[in-house]
Amino acid sequence: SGQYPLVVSTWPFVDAVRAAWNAVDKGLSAVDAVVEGCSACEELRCDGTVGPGGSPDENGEITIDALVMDGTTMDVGAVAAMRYVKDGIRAAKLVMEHTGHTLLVGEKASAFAISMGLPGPTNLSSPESMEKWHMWKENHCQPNFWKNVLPVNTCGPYHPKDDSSIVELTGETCSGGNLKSLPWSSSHISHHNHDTISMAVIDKMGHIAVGTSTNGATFKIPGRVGDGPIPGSSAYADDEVGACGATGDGDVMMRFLPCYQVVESMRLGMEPKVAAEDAISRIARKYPDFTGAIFAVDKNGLHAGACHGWTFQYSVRSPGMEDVKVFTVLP
Ligand code: SD4
Repeated sequence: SGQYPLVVSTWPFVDAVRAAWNAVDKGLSAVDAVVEGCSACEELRCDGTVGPGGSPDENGEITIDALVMDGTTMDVGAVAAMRYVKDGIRAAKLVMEHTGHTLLVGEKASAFAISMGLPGPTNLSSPESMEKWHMWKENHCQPNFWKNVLPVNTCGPYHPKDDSSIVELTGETCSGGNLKSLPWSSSHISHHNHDTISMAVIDKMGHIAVGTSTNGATFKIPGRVGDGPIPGSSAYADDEVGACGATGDGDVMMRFLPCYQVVESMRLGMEPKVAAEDAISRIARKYPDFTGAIFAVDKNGLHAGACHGWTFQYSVRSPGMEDVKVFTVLP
């Protein structure tokens, strides 16, 4: 390590890293390489859960959260709960480069993306996502008393997380309905269900960029936005210091801005490994059951990972390597 250009990505998303590497090796900017890498993941549907056809919400619909950040200018563009448009990272880049805003949401984000020339409206569901959703709905979201009474669009009503009487009353009626079946529990963000790419690139000039693209959590309550489009949470970059990418239980993780934490800790002199472990342990102290992982990379290309509740893998390509290398981090 200690070299750039460099590409780092969550999970063994080898083809996405190759796409970003090809871009940065040709001399493209860190921002452009991040967009190529994350976009490849959306197109290839990394893991079956990034991009269209990925992880449906309670209504069976797929929405996309994405972010791009330029560590030279600290410019950020992001979209959240974007519907009908599959190109999350490209939409985020359009927000960054063509507006003075940082984050657009929902159907208005879709309208913006389409008006800027991205393909849509597109149905983001796939036969697999629909089947996954039907199976879940049969087992977890029935019967729904309110459905017969009100034209509600979610599986609610939802109950306080610690209301144990509700479990008996309604059973596991719904993902958000009780503690056992929260949509953001580790049973919905698992090894077979990664949902998220978070990527960092250092280009030949030493400029750093990060990007994230995700469907968020499986069977989330419609309207839920995760950590994906939140700068400092799913990703953060600063040319003066380095970068960070995160994956996991975004509902919990965004409360700690772990990637901001990692970059700021490195700024104060912490090694990437220590900074990543520190950020993870700050979350674990309050949420011992959370599932999450972080990679950290300093401006010289030194990288490390840390995780909690699952085994993490991240992928790296640097000049010293013949191809992408996958690193495994134990909790
Ligand atoms: C989210 N952080 O929306 C994402 C999900 C994820 O691996 O990273 N899954 O909470």
